[in-house]
Amino acid sequence: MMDSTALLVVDAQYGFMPGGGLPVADGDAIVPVVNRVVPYFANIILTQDWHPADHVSFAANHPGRQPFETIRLPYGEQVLWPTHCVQGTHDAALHAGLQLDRAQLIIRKGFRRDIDSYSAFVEADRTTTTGLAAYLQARGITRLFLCGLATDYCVAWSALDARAAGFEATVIEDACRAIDLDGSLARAWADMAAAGVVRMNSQQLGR
Ligand code: VGL
Ligand code: ZN
Repeated sequence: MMDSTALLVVDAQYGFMPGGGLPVADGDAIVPVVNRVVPYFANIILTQDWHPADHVSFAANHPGRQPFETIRLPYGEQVLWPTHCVQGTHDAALHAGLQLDRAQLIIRKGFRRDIDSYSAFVEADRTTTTGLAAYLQARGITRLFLCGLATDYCVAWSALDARAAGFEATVIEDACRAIDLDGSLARAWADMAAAGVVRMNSQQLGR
């Protein structure tokens, strides 16, 4: 793939795989698929969900609240998640089976106690930037292929924000798995289609 293209591997961490803090069904099934697509890309960028233990998105930090309930925060609705991807823990580590030694940048996100960040570009307050758009622009990267976890949260929000920032965005569907909370997966695909996000399968890369 050309120098103006990058693969963005979203949150391929133990925390989103079976046995993790916020396990995504079949989440570890992405590992061999990601490894198969990686050789097609000259530029590879990763994200890593990276929360402090007292993070606002954890149900455990809201007495009386349960995981998957929703609360109102200053920036809007927030789903309360089980504790996951705490900075420096095994749960936050990238899956060791990923062949990602060629990755050039790791964007850590969700590290501010009071702001969640599903998107690799803009945090949940929709104002605080991760710096990724400026980095891509500075490197002349105009097109992103996305994969990772979870399809309907961090992958979808990253793809939508990529489009909003003027990048082309393609999601490699079989290199993703979803949480699918209350119809979130169907909603995510509809939102992505409306925003011009392309949906493809890893088998199409070699063609
Ligand atoms: C994610 C919920 C909370 C994700 C991260 O990676 O999709 N989802 N934190
Ligand atoms: Zn998170």
